[in-house]
Amino acid sequence: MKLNPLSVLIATTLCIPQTYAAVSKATPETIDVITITAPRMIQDQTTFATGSYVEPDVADWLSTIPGANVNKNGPITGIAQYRGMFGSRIAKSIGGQKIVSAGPNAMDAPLTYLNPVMVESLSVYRGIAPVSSGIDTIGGAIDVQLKHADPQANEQLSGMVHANYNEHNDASTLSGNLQTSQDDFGLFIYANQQRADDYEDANKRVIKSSQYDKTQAGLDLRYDNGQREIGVSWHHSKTDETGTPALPMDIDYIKTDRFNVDGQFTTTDYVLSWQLGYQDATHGMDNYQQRVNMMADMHRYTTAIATTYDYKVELELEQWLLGLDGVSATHDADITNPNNGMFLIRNFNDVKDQRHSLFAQYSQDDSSFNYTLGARVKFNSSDAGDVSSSMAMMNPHVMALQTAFNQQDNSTSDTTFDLVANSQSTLNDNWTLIAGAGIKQRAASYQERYLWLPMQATGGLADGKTYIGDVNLDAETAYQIDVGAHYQANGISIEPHIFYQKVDDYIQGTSVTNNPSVMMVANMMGDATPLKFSNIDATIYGLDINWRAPINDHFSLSGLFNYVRGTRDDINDDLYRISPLNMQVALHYRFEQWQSQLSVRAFDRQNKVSELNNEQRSAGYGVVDWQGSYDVNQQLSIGVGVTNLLNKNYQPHLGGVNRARGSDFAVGERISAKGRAMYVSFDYQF
Ligand SMILES: [Cu+2]
Repeated sequence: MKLNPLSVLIATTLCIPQTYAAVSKATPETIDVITITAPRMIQDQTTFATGSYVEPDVADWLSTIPGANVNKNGPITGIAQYRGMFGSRIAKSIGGQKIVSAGPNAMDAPLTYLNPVMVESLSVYRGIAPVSSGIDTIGGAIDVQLKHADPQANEQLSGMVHANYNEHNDASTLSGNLQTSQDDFGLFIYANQQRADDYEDANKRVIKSSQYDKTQAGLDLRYDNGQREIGVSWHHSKTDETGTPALPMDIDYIKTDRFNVDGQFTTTDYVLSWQLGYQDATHGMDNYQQRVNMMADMHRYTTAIATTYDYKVELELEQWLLGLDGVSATHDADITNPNNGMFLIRNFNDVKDQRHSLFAQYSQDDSSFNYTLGARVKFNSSDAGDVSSSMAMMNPHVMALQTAFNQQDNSTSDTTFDLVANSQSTLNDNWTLIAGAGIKQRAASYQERYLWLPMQATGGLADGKTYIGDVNLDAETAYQIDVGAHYQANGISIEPHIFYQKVDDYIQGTSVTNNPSVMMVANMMGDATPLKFSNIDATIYGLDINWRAPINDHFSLSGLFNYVRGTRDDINDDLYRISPLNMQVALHYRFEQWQSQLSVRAFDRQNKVSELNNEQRSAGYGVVDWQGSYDVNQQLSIGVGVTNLLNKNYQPHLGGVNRARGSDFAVGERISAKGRAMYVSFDYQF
């Protein structure tokens, strides 16, 4: 690992314009981007945003990016949060592909398909994401560049091996990649394996269902003669028994294969790039194998299948970027009881979710006032096949819900738009002003439309509430502004941003009061107050700051400050699962082959919680982590680190609430983070 600094840096465009290239060929300079490059041997900058090979979940890298955070439903099940929005509100482009989760509770959220050895960089668009960054970017956009073959490099063979071990929960990672190229052809391959047992909190209490086991492999084969490029890639991911204690079930397995063909044609006048992708994912989850469930008739096993096609064509023509892209996914999920062969719920049957889209973006970026203007139109359509339940025979309320769903028209079609303007004004050598405004729309997800029996299959909300959907949901419309300033002098840099957005028709659960069948069935499932996905209005605003400052040749400091507040406009309540106010400060040290990083993360208590979602308040806390490494030579580096150095017992607000029986934690208790843990790591590059 590069325990450390190896970790990385990278800052805004302003600090390091050349990193743009790594972000996206098409990212204009007026878009503010924070990029984490994959950890590597030699780090040339002070850590700003960091990625570490030791973290099993790449989503955790987000916690060092201003405005970003992670909703954790399990050790390797992280859902990206940005400025108070999360889940399907945030676009994730992974190697140019949109990954669609097979699990209706996002156990395989898009970032879970990553591992550090396959990632070149992870970037978050700061402020209002440009229209080019994805189809549904209402809450922001994350762009992950994957490592791929480099035919032009003409190198014999290069690669890396990474291994780490954590004594706390017997966690291990073994991964590596290989790269070779010759005569305009290149090949890149990688493999990765991560495993761990259940972890303990600072008071030695075991968190049941916190183990994980994931294996991945992939390859990229590419031809590039400098003008024409074409590549094919394959990514395989297999997750075996892995806990998700904040959800009602654990992962039995997730098996996914992703195929991709892409190409690029470059002339002096334009660049034309294209991509076609296919993904096939099968997923089994249950509530009895990894957690205690004494009631045999309440054992449930869900099998979920998703297949996704996606495509993209982009033309860069002088200052224009024109694009056509889309994704078409199908979802099925059946719930069974292994102890009762008659039991079957068709939870989602033949659900189709299609989003096709066109965009145009214009950038002016060669003067002291630069701007980017973009517009996107999206054609969203969806449909669902007939559902059924073996319970309908005996239960008239289940029958009533089944009949109502099958009789209604489940096909939908919405045309939605995004309009975005971003600008940067360079005032002088020290100051740059950043301002953006946008109108963004998002059509409802399939869970929000097609949950027909009250269930917790909500894309990973993990609030313990049962929900039903509404096929007639309107698209969300957000009116957003972002204003920031960047200051730099003598190596010191600081960039505060304030943001505000008003979201009309924000999709959120509201109480079901007028549907006795829903209330009766929910009651049967143990939830007396079920929720229905509904259009409400909401407001989200806040402030985030990042900064860094050198102390001397060896020491430097960097830090973050994040504040976000989300409220409902219809009633006096707060939005659900919003990150509490937090600060981070890291002290970096580097001398010859030695590197070290000491960091403090402080989170305030969160009192602003959603009553309707039964959200619990959480206490504030501070955590200290340390890591160090020694570069033995140009190839080999060894590292060691301690997380939660002071063995503080704390419960991250975004970590959710325990739903797994048989733990040292009661069901309904906030899940504690890991107690003090020590790890060692080893990196070899050649
Ligand atoms: Cu699942």
